[in-house]
Amino acid sequence: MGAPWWQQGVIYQIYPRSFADGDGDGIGDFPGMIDRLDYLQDLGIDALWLSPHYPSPQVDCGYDVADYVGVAPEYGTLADFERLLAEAHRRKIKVVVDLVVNHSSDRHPWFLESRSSRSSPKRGWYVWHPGRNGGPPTNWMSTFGGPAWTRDDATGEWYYHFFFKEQPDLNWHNPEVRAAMYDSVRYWLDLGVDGFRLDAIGTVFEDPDLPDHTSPITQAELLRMRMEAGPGRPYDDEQVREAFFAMFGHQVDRPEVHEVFRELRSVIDEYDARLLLGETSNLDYYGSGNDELHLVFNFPLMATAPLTPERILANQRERLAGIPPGGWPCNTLGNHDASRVFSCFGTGEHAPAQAKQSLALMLTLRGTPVLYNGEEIGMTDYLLDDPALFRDNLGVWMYETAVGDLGMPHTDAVRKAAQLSRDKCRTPMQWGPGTNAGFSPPDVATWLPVNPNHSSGINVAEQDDDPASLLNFYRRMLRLRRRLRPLIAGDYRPLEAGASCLAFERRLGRDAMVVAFNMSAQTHRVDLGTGNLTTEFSTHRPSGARVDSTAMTLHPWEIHIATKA
Ligand code: TEU
Repeated sequence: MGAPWWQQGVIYQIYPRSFADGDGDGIGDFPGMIDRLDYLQDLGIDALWLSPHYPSPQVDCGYDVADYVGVAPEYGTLADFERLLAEAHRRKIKVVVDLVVNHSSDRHPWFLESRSSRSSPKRGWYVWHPGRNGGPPTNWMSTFGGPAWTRDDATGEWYYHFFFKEQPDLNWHNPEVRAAMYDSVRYWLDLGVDGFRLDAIGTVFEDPDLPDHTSPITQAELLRMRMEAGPGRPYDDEQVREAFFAMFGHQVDRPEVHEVFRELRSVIDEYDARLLLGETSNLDYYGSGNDELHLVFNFPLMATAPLTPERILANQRERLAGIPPGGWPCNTLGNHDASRVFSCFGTGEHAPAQAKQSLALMLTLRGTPVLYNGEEIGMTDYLLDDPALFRDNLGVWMYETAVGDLGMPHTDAVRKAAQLSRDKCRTPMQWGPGTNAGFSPPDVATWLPVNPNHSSGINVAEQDDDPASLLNFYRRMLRLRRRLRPLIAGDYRPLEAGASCLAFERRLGRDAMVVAFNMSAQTHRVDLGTGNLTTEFSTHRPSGARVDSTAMTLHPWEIHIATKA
């Protein structure tokens, strides 16, 4: 039996609210997605990952779930979702949904019942505590701002939330919670869903001894560090990471979660070929390699902007060495929480070439590639300049904290909050150059503003027939990967190519490919020492060209994918 689909295919994340508005209300929906399935099939992806499609009060843009077995009415009906599933499957496209396991919405019936009284049968479904010395049990903070404990005046106790207070943490020590969540999982699997992306799984448990954090800085100061981090800035990413764990270390990555993963895996293994993809980079969550998660994200690669040969080689050395036998890598450079690939990995005039290299890297490294909707046309971050337009409440907290606690001028606070929060990468998909970019009818107010650059060529319609467009580059590369099996299933061996070039071999049995990138604006001659090659794809030379890998010229920003003779 061949490798499972999720070890072969390319996954494409859809942010439902922003992909395609089928009923003209300014919000994406299932009918809109169905209308775009031919586009996705033509693009050449193999699976969709939908960000939450459940009923939600939208405090956290859908990641506050009010019903785990329902669909958001603004996206359509359950019948619409089932039609999406059937139409995707008819096109041999798998559908993975998001499972928000750590918390529900505070408007979920479970929480309403739990908070109704201390003696509620569902009191133990959430993390309640009587408090300490009249205050919260610990000094823990929420990663979305403010304390992590909120007092419920009606019952005089405190409930825990790692995220917004509208996202109370479920108590996964409680077998009733596990059973209820596993029932939800079976509900979607029975409908035919092909798997789950498990949200924020590193935050499911907390230190049961409830020790205070001992971070020497406040949350506002941690925000300042994040706002002032980066190459040549006052803080680097490692310092921010250390400061984060000093504050949140008791609330994340607890070992108890392995038992939940083993239970979830046993549920999913009751069905054929269904996926568990964890929102984590923690390689421990592969378990033994076949008893916990199927895939975890290579987030460290996504955090290495700008991409350089040295950083990529180091990342691959570390990541591939840490995956147990039976585990499989998973690479991504963008999602609904992060700066868009074109903005994050592109530097000025070279951004188009770097965007092509980013994709080519995702499609040629060993592991399952996960793409984010809009990257295929080069969509960029759109920094809103008016906090009143923010839909991401994390951005609102960041702006208010920057102005209130950090004394930052309004203009700086807006820009930095927009840069660090998530609206920037969630603006509507740009289908055409006209008003609202073809996402919604022109006279409709979209839920987030459309990036103005949709009328400057960054749209599907104007790239569709342009052979030189990024969209057609994505189409070519996705077809190439599907045709060349070593790129899908082969092993990985790095090759020496100097400081400015990246090269590696992908071998599957007797078939071997050599992938080379010149990640600089200068021409380089490299000796890959791996015999004669036949070009399968290059940004700078015709397919079929014969190349001596011992004396190979790589042009500026060249991508060269070849078969070994
Ligand atoms: O994100 C979890 C997570 O890692 C966030 O704390 C992340 O660091 C934050 O978005 C800043 O970039 C998941 C979802 O991807 C995110 O959209 C949700 O807001 C969050 O969980 C809560 O469900």
